[in-house]
Amino acid sequence: MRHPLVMGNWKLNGSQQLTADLINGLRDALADVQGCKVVIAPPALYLTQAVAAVEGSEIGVGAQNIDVNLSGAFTGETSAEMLKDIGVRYVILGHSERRTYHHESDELVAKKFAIMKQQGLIPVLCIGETEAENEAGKTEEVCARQIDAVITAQGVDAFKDAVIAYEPVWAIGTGKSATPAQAQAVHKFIREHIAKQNSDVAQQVIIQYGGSVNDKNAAELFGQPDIDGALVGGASLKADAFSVIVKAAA
Ligand code: G2H
Repeated sequence: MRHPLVMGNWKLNGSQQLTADLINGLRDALADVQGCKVVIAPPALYLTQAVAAVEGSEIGVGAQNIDVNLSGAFTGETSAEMLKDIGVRYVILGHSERRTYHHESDELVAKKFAIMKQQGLIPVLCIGETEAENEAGKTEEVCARQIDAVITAQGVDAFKDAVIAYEPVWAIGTGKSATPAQAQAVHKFIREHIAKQNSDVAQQVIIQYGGSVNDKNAAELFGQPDIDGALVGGASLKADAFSVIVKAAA
């Protein structure tokens, strides 16, 4: 039995004030919600504040990226060990914005995934095709390639207690979400692809949808059998909208 996970990816947004206000708002709005795990991923600078602010609630804290190294001469980076040290449990890996703007390859993302597993952290592996790849009928090929980079390096067991976020790049921040049927078809493909290696792992892995999820479209997306919650960007910056999304998954 999979429990949905709704995660808020704040991206490069926030301040000390917003972190305090948003977490207070979520604590109030979600106090009675059960059946859906909730995680927020603020920018790295606000993680310590967020970990303190969620204390005593069921809300978890995640980061948006890690370096592939644990320590050393890597100016400007944050390591999995440091995140673990301050109480962060989840990390978003391979978001398309990092693949595009920071040139992260499938292999680099797979290495980060391995470091996280070694540290006992939970990777949220983002995969998904661009608009051009979608139009060329390559959606399944791209998703399989991004998943196989992890399986080749670490075996399918790496996906035990891990999370995949299917985020079609053309749906990210555009207001143009995939339809529930479109998303379900890809989620089903992803689960079947993993099941070819290990059906238990495939049944257990959380597969979130991401890309313009909001308080209006969430319920229908979550009604699909292979959609286990969402990775939410823009709508995660408002406590009321994010709470509606969480409640739709619970
Ligand atoms: C996709 C998503 C969060 P948004 O990137 O990861 O962002 O909901 O703004 O499309």
